[in-house]
Amino acid sequence: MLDRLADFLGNHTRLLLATHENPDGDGVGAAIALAAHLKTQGKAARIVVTPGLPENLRFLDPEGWVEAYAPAGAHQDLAAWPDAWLLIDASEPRRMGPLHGAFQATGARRACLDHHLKDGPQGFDEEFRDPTASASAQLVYDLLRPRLGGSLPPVVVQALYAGIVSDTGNFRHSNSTAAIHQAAADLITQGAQSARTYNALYQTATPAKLRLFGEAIRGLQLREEGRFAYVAVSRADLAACGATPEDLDDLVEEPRRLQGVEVAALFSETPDGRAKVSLRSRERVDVNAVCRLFGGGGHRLASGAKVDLPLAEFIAQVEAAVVDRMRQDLA
Ligand SMILES: [Mn+2]
Repeated sequence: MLDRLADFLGNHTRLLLATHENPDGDGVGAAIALAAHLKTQGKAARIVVTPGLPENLRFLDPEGWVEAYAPAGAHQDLAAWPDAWLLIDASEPRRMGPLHGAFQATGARRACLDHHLKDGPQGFDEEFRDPTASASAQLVYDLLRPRLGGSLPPVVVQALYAGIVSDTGNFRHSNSTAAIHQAAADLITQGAQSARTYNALYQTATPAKLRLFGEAIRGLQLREEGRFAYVAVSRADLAACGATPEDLDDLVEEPRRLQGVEVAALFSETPDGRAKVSLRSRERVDVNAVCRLFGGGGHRLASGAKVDLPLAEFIAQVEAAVVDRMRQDLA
């Protein structure tokens, strides 16, 4: 698969790298590492994200390569620019959000590079996928390391290490495999700084965020004798705390901390009034199966979905589906 990816990259000269809407450390880290490599190969590589690069990921982009998608401005003719368009860290074109229109309009060859579970992705000319990888950054690491004789430039080291930290939850999740620890160890040997990366990625809360967490936890709900726990945040809750949707990051980790919890959920309302859920499973319950009932997906132990329903109604439906799934998987 990586040889095919190397050929794909080698066969194009103007590569547009995109990731899913609301980019995370893995998508951005993998894109920056890949862009750095492509540029040294004399290729033109651009990274366009939407709505923009989160504040806590800016340290990964010392050269300011990442562009915030501006469809009415600088990116009016974006579709015409690339001869290859690579979606990183997702394998569903719609997950690009507002970039999806330009993706559909482009004459470029379209591909995805991803580690998520998804059967039969559609809309790509080529797919580079490995669901056994812990992160997209791992795939880029495995691509670049042997091809660069083992030694990686500092910007690549930093970006890949941050991608790995992001997707393993700083090596806490079940995808913290031996292989990903070995990759991380190699990156640390090459200069990645673990404490600095952790602080930059995670120790960035504002008072508004902490107030929001407090309010959400105050409303904690427990079902199935405490094996299913969730919190819910409406747009009004966000406004009352002076918080933004980005402040919801990691909130799902709070109900997950409870002893005896098998499934944790965060329900929230998006700025456009849709309802959203993030589901996390300790080990045994397949929450990907639950999210797929609502048109979402992800991994078996970490998935999400977004629907056009009032928040309370969506909570009731997901709750029923989770309880149903728990009865099967915990039987
Ligand atoms: Mn990822």
